[in-house]
Amino acid sequence: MKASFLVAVAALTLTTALSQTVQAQGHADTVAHFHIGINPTWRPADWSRPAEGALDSDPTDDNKLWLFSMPPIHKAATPGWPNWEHSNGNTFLVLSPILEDGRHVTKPGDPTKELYTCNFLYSKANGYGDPNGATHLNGWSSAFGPQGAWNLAAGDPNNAPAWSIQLRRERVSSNLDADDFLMLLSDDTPVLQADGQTHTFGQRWLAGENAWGIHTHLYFYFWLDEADSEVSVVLSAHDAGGLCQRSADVTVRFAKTVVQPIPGDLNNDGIVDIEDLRIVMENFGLSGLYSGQGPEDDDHEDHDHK
Ligand SMILES: [Ca+2]
Ligand SMILES: [Ca+2]
Repeated sequence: MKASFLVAVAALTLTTALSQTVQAQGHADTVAHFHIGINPTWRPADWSRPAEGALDSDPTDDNKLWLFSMPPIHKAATPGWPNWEHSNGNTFLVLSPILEDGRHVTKPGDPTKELYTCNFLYSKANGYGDPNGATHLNGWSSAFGPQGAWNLAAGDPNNAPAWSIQLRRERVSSNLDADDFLMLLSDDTPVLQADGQTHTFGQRWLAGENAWGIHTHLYFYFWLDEADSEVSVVLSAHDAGGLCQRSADVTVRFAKTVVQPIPGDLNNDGIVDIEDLRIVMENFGLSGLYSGQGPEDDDHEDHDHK
């Protein structure tokens, strides 16, 4: 059973994963990376000048790992950075079905489930489907952030640092069976096939960064039935080398259809229509204004004269 499953996955992904890899290599600058860094509470003081000034709300987590999305300075910045979310918390990552010769790929042993992956283009300026956007979400990279504050130890060309970063699958959403989620390396090796499994990232000398780092491709795959409109996986990052503390658990949500925030969509269903207008009419004239500068002096005078 397990062997046939793996054979099926390997066979069906041979063409798709390879084409994705070619695509990713052909647009090397436009792959959206899942970033792995340290010091989750550090921020530049002003994102318009990220090289100057800093805020750090917690000095005790400077060696703690974290996983984050595309930072605000990137042309494919994630609206809800550092999470993979829209600015209002709506799901951001879109799943699309894998097609082989125009047909959906069904799960071995369960023909009600079909294979989906995350492979869409997005830019901050033009949103989903921008041909010049970044491919989501295939790249994994160590952080090379502003002022180096999120960076793993750099080492030098002849001395690799001691860190060894592992990605761990904690759990998947309750609408998935344990084997409904897996990740594939560029060579089609499946990883993170069960809760508690880890994948150790390779360590590479990145001449452009003048540092040792992580730069690899690792693809998300889900077997989904018709009712699985949204799924999630909980991941964490660990350092087997002992230099960094483990990250917090990160929930990454994916959906077949996402609802982009748009002005006027008061019920958050993705469409501005009469139902939104009804909400306005039913609440017309309400005021939510509140000021701490109340009529305190008047009250005092009232009391004084009673
Ligand atoms: Ca900190
Ligand atoms: Ca609406």
